[in-house]
Amino acid sequence: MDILQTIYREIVEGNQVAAKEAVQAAIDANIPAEVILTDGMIAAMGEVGRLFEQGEYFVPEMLVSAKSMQLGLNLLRPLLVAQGIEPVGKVVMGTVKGDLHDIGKNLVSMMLEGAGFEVIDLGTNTTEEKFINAVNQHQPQLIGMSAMLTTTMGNMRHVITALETAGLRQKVGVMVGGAPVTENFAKQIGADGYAPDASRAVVLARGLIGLE
Ligand code: B1M
Repeated sequence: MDILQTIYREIVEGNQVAAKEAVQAAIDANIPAEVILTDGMIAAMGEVGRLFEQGEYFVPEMLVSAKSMQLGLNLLRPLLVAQGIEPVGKVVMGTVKGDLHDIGKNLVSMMLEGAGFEVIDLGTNTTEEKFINAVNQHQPQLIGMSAMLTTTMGNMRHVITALETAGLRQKVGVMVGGAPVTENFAKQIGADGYAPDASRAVVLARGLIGLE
């Protein structure tokens, strides 16, 4: 079978070791990194997103596919950097202050990376100051905030207020998500967009930077 089809299949099926081996085999066969990324890996994550939206895949399947993608990306990243391929956009991601849940945030980050974004991941329990410093340092087009607790989701508003106070709000789009977060809540706090899951977070991010 064609090696790109193998990569595609192993990522869709979430076979982490096999996916990594297939990406390495493609590199060894001198297939250009951008072809491996676009025709093998990003195409596979597109299919995973489609299967998720149709209810055929659930979070566990999406997670193992995302992990398989991530392992392949780790192999490709140095080649892509060396070839000077520009990322489609830059996103600063973090779980908000007081919140230690990171599985969903990591999944969103991985899906964004899979779609060609550069992601600066600030981790969990991310303070307003940390978001502001990262925006100043990395100049992203977007920041993404995740919250899993009703007691921490309000901290998203504090980050937006801090961006306004620092004069940065017009320079950066704000996307939010996490189990207790809703479209309505996103509007109330002045975010630019809400996504209920990782695949729709990619569509949202592309839309916010004018790619959709
Ligand atoms: Co916690 N926890 N937890 N927990 N935990 C929940 C969230 C809870 C709903 C469980 C419950 O009671 N049924 C509940 C919150 C209740 C509430 O606030 N109303 C809860 C609680 C109470 C707590 C503690 C307070 C428990 C305690 O100590 N008494 C405590 C809080 C710690 C803290 O954060 N300060 C706590 C701790 C933990 C663990 C550390 C044990 C662990 C987290 C491990 C980790 O993340 N590394 C944990 C877990 C695993 C859960 C549950 C069981 C699973 C969360 C998860 O990973 N889901 C959770 C119950 C549940 O959700 N059913 C629960 C899978 C993940 C892929 O989905 O994160 O929703 P999710 O992400 C999705 C979307 O939300 C969206 O896309 C993702 C992928 O599709 N999304 C975004 C997320 N971020 C996004 C950002 C975007 C866009 C989309 O744009 C930027």
